Amino acid sequence: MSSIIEDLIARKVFNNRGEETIEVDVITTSGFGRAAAPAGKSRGKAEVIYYPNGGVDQAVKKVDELIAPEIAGLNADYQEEIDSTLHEIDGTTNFKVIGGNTAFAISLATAEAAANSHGLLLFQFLGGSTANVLPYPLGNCISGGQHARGKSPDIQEFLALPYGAETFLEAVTANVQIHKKIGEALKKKDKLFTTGKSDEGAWIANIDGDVAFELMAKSCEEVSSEMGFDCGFGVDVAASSFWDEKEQVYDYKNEGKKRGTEEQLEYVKELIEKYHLVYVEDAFHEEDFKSFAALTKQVKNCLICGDDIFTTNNERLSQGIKVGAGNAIIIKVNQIGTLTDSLETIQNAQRNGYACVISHRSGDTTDWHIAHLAVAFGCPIIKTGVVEGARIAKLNELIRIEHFLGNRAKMANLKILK
Ligand code: 2PG
Ligand code: MG
Repeated sequence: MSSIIEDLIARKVFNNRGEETIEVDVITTSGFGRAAAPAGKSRGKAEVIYYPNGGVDQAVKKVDELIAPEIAGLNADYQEEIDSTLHEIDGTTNFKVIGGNTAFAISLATAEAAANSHGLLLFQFLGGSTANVLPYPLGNCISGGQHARGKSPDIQEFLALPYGAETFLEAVTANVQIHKKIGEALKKKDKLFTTGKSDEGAWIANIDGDVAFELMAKSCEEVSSEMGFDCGFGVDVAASSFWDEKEQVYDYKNEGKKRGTEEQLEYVKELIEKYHLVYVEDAFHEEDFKSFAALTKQVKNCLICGDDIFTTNNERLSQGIKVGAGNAIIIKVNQIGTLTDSLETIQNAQRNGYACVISHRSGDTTDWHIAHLAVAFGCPIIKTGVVEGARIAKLNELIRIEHFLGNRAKMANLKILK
């Protein structure tokens, strides 16, 4: 079986928001891979640039004229060589020339093509015969912040985490039930509720943060007793999106409250205690390593996760490790561009006891590669919504992987929560 790359084919397609995105096919002598890039709405400042000037059209042109001739003839089995070639062609630190999403699509499609050339599934090819551990699904049930409009909570995401489930299928079932219960409760609570949902399939309603916390707590408790295992929940505060740099406060506009750094720390600690939160992402703005470290030190049995602060960037993670900022990290391959760069960050995180949370973007496609990356790289959590096509594509792929593994399949060990 040969994995020599014969051609790259790039095209413009659309994501679930109807935004243009890039899709790439990689064709080897005996295999084929395809990947399409996602897009964030609440992006970290340190993320790579998605596209060159001229957008997706220009990116497609660059693949045809500049990148395909360089990559053709290389071996898809050697991911590092492919990814370093992409860096060389680009020549900048943030993929400004070819676009980070262009790099993403080529990098992922190459991995898929290599696996396919060997007659293996992607998780088997990347993770080997010991890759049999399934992640817990972290599912968005209520949207706020930049992901919603109107009088919704200032906090961006309210996320269920059924960490007591013994199988992935059961865990997804629990998330679906929690999401459904919340929808029913919102119909009673909010007279103006239209059953509208965000890009990620989470409910958008005219409620404040406190109501959202209560609804999550009640629904998780009910589903825990119905399913017979623990279902916890957490939040993605996405605090950078409402940090007022000038006034040095977090501006909770819908709540009508401003909180300084100290107050924010106290507030988040109270929430963790009151609702037994098991997961808190981006509780502070992306440059506040110090507060991340303080929170991590002061709470127990809760994942303190960094997204915008780390942007899957190994140097930023190392900076965080030095000061003890967080005990979990969001991994979004398109924040950094390539699979090799992401793997470096994952390995650094794992060496230092950080839980890796592999994640979708709010703008996404039915591309399911992150399902395979979670199993291949041993990520204990996958953050990818509960309902909506782009999310279900990833969840269903994990259900297939679990089915395929049969009695070899195990759930991840979320030590920190037990
Ligand atoms: C986040 C993500 C995904 P976006 O902040 O974690 O939920 O949002 O893709 O818009 O950055
Ligand atoms: Mg986030």
